Amino acid sequence: MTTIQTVAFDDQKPGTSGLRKKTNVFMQPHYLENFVQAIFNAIGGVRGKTLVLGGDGRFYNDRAVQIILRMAAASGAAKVIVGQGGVLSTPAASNLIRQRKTDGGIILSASHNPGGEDEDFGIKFNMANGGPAPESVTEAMFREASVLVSYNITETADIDLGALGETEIGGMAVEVVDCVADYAALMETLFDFDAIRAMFAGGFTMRFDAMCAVTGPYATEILEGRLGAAAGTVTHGTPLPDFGGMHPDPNPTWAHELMDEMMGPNAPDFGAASDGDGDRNMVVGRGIYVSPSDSLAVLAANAHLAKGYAKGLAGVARSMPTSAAVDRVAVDLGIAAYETPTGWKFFGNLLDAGRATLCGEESFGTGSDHVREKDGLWAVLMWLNILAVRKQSVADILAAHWAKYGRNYYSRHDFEGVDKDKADLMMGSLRKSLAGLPGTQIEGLTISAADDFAYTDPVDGSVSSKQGVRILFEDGSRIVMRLSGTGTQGATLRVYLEQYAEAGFDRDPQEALASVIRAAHELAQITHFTGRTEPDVIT
Ligand code: G16
Repeated sequence: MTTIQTVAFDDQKPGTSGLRKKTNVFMQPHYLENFVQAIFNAIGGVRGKTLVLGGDGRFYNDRAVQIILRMAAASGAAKVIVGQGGVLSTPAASNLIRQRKTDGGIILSASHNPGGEDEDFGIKFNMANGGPAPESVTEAMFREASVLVSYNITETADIDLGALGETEIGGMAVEVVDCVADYAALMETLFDFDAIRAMFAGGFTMRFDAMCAVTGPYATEILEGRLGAAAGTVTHGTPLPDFGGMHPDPNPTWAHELMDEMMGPNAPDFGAASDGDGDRNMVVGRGIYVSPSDSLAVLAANAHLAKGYAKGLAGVARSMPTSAAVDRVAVDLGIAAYETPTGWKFFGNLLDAGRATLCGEESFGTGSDHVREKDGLWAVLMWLNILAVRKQSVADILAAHWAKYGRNYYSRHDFEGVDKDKADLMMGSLRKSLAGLPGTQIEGLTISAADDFAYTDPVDGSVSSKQGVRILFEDGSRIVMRLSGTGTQGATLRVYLEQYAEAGFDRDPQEALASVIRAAHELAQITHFTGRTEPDVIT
């Protein structure tokens, strides 16, 4: 074991989901090592502990895994369970942490951000419950990183992570496990694979776009292998370190190949895509896109049709910017609906306490208490299970849902790569204006309330403030604005737009939301502060 003297970096502050930076920032001497040591210090060391380790296979994943193994050995960890080749999807890692009752795990991913030497890399720590570290722990990591003077590492040759089985370095066991097996077994306990298999056997067609990212082997094994979907159902199914140049973000902009096929003349019955690390999903029916907020609501309303949820839901939770569609389902079911800040870590306590069973976010994340991460393939299988039982198309299921609950028209506009100082100025100015907004009329809408969202965790009482500006209108419409906490360059302004309708469900969301969109631009003076007139991405 060697102790290396180092100098602290002042920018190792975890964001919405761990530390994300350009890959070449992580590759500079000591950068990764410093943060890993800060994680170890923040969790009280790893001596005698067992950890899970894996990443989404992006560029530098392989090197980073070797470094972390040598550092865990040097700090006295008892064992590290690693996905074969150093690869694990984020939900599979969460599952392994829980199944094997480990002390936590390190996940290497920048999620939906592109991969490559000039693109993005990331690292986060998940707790023993399988969920992302809460703010109290990520703040401790930042404090440790800011004062770090040394880290420990074992000098050893690379460990062979290609072969399954157990090896050892410096007295620490390294167990290499199949990435897919445990996860696929878990899915079989939740969903009716026989019913889905019968649906595929009856001619049901599907396209799953794995976007050259980590879900490929999982989707191929489960959809084509176990459920009998036609060979070739999974496209871009081979994970590549640069995701084949794709931007592995499953939304209509970046998963445009899938969108084109699903809106085209020979569209399959069902389409889905997943992201870099397999926790996000986009769901599309033949000729119809399902917004993530609607997807969550439909899953909540129909979850009882899947065997793992047959006894009903304890409650549902959504992030604040997510539409209120699921809240309407919760009222109907007579269950609690929780509203949390953006970040899956905020769902952990609700899931652990048994208060919520399903959770979801507008950012293409849905999941349940089966793990403590959002889970892309889980959502796809839940949809398949519902389609197999209801024997209706996605379009028909959505139409019936809106007829019963009304439709929350919803869209998110992203302004990417905005100058950070200008974005901060804009948000500062907007925040200052909030107190004077109630009663104001704008674009034919009257503002009823305006605030900066703060959340008190109902389980542990912790408070998270400044989680996004909300402007609410008398007719139930809503604008939310916040800056992304997952980007690696400049600032990304996210503008979330929502309007509830009791009739007229076939409008284009951009048209239905037109006055809310104009109000958002006027209230925040987006063009004045950022110079932007149009968003870069619309979801
Ligand atoms: C992460 C978080 C999500 C969050 C998303 C977007 O997802 O886990 O809870 O909704 O980022 O966050 P932001 O709006 O701050 O960019 P992922 O898939 O990137 O790990």
